[in-house]
Amino acid sequence: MTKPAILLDLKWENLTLDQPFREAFPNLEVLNWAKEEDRSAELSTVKYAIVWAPETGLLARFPNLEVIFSVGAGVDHIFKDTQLPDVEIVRFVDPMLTGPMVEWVVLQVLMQMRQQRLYDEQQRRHKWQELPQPSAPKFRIGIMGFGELGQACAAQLKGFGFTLNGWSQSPKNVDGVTSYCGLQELPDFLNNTDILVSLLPLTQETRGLINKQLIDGLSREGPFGAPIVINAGRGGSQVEADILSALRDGRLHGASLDVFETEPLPSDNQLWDQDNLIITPHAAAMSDPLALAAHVAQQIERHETGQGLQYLVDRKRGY
Ligand code: NDP
Ligand code: OXD
Repeated sequence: MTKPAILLDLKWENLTLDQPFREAFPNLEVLNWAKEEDRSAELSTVKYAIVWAPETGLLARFPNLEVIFSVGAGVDHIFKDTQLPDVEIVRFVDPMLTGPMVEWVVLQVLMQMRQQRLYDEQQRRHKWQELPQPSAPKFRIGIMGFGELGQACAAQLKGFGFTLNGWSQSPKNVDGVTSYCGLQELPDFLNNTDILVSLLPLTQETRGLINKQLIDGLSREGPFGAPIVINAGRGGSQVEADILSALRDGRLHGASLDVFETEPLPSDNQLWDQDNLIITPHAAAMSDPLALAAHVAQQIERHETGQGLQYLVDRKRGY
């Protein structure tokens, strides 16, 4: 009998990165779609797929596909496929992804509140000058997108003594965090936020949400008199022209962006030259191939033994 297969359509250009998957699935034929020789396999054998941004129609070609596994926590890339088959989609949720995101968010919060950018500039000019250093309890951090990653960030930020707020679709009961939910509570949430951290998925509702109106709705009563925006969710949730003009005219004190409307961020984009903006290249939390392979193997085991899949995507909500 032909072995069932798992299709890999990964985001890594390095083809040898499929090795952990070959080791994790001894009972499955592993087909790396980036490899010419693997593309001639019998389509009906493919039972599972691990994908980042599959080309439109690819997944519809496998009549016996049962589960799609996302390479990342986000699934917006997958939903770009307008012919996506109607099978379960599982997100990547793992300490090896959450940990690095928490590191990135804490790093950006601290860099911004301790004004590290200005000290870097002073160092370049050999200038010795202390800047105002308001401490953590003086800042209110608002985490937009209060799910797996947002809550993990809050748990670490809590230790510094920040005041914490979370914004999500459904109310949350997390010790030490005030929960806001839905569009009706967004103005209140913003009005109580000095540092906005966005970890929102990209959906129809969140597209373009971080715009002029949202920026102007943030509190001006924090230590710097102007708020800070940090986004590692998706670039499609931000209007970069609005962020840039707010950084220029002082309506924003600073920003840290890991994600962009267009990635890679074009080299002639004006964001690169904005001093009070910290840019990282969608590197806040990378999916580790070994951890991803182990996560998928565990979910396949659950699926095949009737325990049910975890971290399922709700197609209606889009995340
Ligand atoms: P989750 O699904 O666990 O959390 C998403 C959160 O967003 C939930 O709290 C959800 O509310 C909230 N949300 C979604 N839509 C809305 C809305 N319209 N209004 C209010 N709240 C909303 O996802 P994760 O935390 O695991 O990941 C979040 C995102 O982070 C990913 O989708 C991805 O885009 C991004 N990411 C970026 C990485 C990077 O390297 N830059 C790495 C990994 C992820 P509710 O809880 O009520 O459902
Ligand atoms: C993800 C990402 O969604 O890396 O996991 O962006």
